[in-house]
Amino acid sequence: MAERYYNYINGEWIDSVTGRTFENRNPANWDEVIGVFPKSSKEDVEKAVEAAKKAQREWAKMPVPKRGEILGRAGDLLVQRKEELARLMTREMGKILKETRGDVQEGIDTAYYAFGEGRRLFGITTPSELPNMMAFTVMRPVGVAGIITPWNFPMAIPCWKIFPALLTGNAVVFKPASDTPATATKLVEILTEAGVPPGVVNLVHGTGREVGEAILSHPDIGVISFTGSSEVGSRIAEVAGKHLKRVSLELGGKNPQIVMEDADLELALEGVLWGAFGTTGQRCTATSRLILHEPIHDKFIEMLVERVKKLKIGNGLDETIEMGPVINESQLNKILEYVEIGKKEGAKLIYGGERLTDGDYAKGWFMQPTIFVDVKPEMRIAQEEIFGPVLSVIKVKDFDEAIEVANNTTYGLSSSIYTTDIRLAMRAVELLEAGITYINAPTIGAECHLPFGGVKRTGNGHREGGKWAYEIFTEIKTVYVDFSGKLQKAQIDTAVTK
Ligand code: UN1
Repeated sequence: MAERYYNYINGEWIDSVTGRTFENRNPANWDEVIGVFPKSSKEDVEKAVEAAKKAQREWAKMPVPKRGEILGRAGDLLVQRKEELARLMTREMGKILKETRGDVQEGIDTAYYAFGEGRRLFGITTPSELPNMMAFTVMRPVGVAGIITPWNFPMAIPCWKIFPALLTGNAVVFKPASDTPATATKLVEILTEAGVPPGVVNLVHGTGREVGEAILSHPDIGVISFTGSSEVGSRIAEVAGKHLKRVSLELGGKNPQIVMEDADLELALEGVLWGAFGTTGQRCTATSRLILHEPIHDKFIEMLVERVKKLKIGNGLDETIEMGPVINESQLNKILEYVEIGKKEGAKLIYGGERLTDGDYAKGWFMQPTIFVDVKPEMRIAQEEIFGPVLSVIKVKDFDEAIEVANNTTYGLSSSIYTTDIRLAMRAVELLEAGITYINAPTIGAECHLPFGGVKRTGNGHREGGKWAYEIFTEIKTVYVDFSGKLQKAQIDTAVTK
């Protein structure tokens, strides 16, 4: 019997009011049901928001270092349960164990950062223009935060959002992706065990169409944090705009890795293998365009194909496997459609492009790592986010063209350049239109204490990670304290006379 999972509302594990359920299956072996989950509705969201609204008032009164301690404890529990959580995550969404351990680790790092932030959460103090007057700021919670997360980082991304929201005194209504509801449930269990009081974190399983939409339009949710596609992000911004809610969006990417002729080619090769095929290419930071300087193009492609041929694909629970399955059937079909689009556009498929169905692959959503060369920058496979193990290679004649091609996309999350010339590296830092630039490192691998986010259609100007994530979930209150004992008038008493 598959394990039965529930929503968590007001401190209780309960079913959806609808009584409907959905199954979650292992993408490496669809015979294996991970669990059965409530398929919730608007009414469940309403109950969750009501509970959150009530609980938030007391939660916000707790001293911030105390809330930090609870999150620190959540970090300790994540450490204790790291291996178990990583195994569940691999079964639930397919990426290899090494990566799911890294995903839990990102959650741990974020918890300990929140613990520390509990004794900072700095405001500013500044002199007043009036005598006997003090001015400073404090950070206040927004209220109830709606957290909508994707399946590709089922632990790290919810932690990035939920921990800062909680530390700053918000209550949370959390809707995880319906492909990874089990990992999300474990996180909520851990937060509860760590001491988060009933009603402060509420979990509602279900679809974006029902649960997500209900979160967007609920008048008592003041801030929404979402990671996912630019299409959905734009819809969220539209609805939230109507309700004047704050929204933080982390959206798509079409991240380039540039390799110049002077680069350490072996290093650049390791970088692109990890960047393009790690997490089966299903990262918003994945390397999906490889921009090669003409003099090394042919040699590098030869080296790349040689290595890609040897990539071991399979069930991520096997420690020797290097690339797991794609998340589900519709995502696999979408990737395969892009392979057809690439061929029709005239790009040359030099490796992969096929679904794998033999033997051990028979019951999973497996596909080959795929490489297109002779890709032109305007082709759809060079412009649109595929979210799969497909790499589009573009040849350029010099550095300026490399930058022009790299910037020729509507996205701007991550970017990378491999070169040993410090002048080119620093010019790339200045010229690449992206929220993140790596020098001699792949496009993936962001750390939790640094800002994470992108420009253009990748987001709406917010950054997660580090102290920047805390700004998303707080309102600044400016405080003036007049201890002069009389009425003082700013701008009037203090006018500068010439
Ligand atoms: C994502 O793909 O949505 O930098 C996040 C990285 C990870 C986070 C990726 N630390 O690739």
